[in-house]
Amino acid sequence: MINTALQHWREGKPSLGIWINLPDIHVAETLARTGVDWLCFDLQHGLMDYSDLNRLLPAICGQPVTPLVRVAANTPDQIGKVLDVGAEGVIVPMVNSAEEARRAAAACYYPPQGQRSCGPMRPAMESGIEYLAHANAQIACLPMIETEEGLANVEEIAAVEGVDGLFVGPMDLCYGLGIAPGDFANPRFKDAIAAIVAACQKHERAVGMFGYSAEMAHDSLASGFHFASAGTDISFFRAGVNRGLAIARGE
Ligand code: 3PY
Ligand code: MG
Repeated sequence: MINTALQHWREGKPSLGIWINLPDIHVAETLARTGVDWLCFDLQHGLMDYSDLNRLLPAICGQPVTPLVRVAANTPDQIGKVLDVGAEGVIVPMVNSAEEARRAAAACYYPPQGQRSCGPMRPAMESGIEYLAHANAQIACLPMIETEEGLANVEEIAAVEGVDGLFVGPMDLCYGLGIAPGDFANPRFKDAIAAIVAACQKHERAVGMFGYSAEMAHDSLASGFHFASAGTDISFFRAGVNRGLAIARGE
């Protein structure tokens, strides 16, 4: 298993992803074949659960795309289970402190780096016991910075061993800052982003952003982010339908 997205981040190369909210095999398979670098399956807000993930990850196996999962909560059972079904990286929401980041990293890695319990299911079907030799080096641990407290502790969170990068949740970050959700032009939001990027630069971590539009993803990569989601399955579907209907109507 070679985690190509993680390799890109380590080399400082930009990468784009698509967020998967729909529990549909064919949507996941279609998006895996687009040439996008990574897909993130969302167990926090997406319309899927763990048994859906069990169908979706095998459906994209063999495609040149890195499967990430956003877990619903920062617990070893959630993180362990998504890794055991083949996630190559875990995005952990609402991380507020270095202690919480350490907990996430401990759940991602086998001893001695962490405390992940041994029971790889799908990865072992693919690469057998070999998986155990490479898992720690190939799994990405990506805490999210999206709260006031997380922002205040961003330096310490970035410094935690095992953290590969930080991922910004812009909408929750707006709430954390006490500004209107979506007010991404607000100077307070921009200052917060600058602080997160600076912390990642200082500790040589990748920095990523949930893009609420393709333009936002583009601007993030242009301004120093290493990875961004360019849209969700639902947003791309809706945009494609709207555009197609407008063209067909001659608008
Ligand atoms: C946020 O904007 O807070 C997110 O977590 C995106 O899903
Ligand atoms: Mg969020």
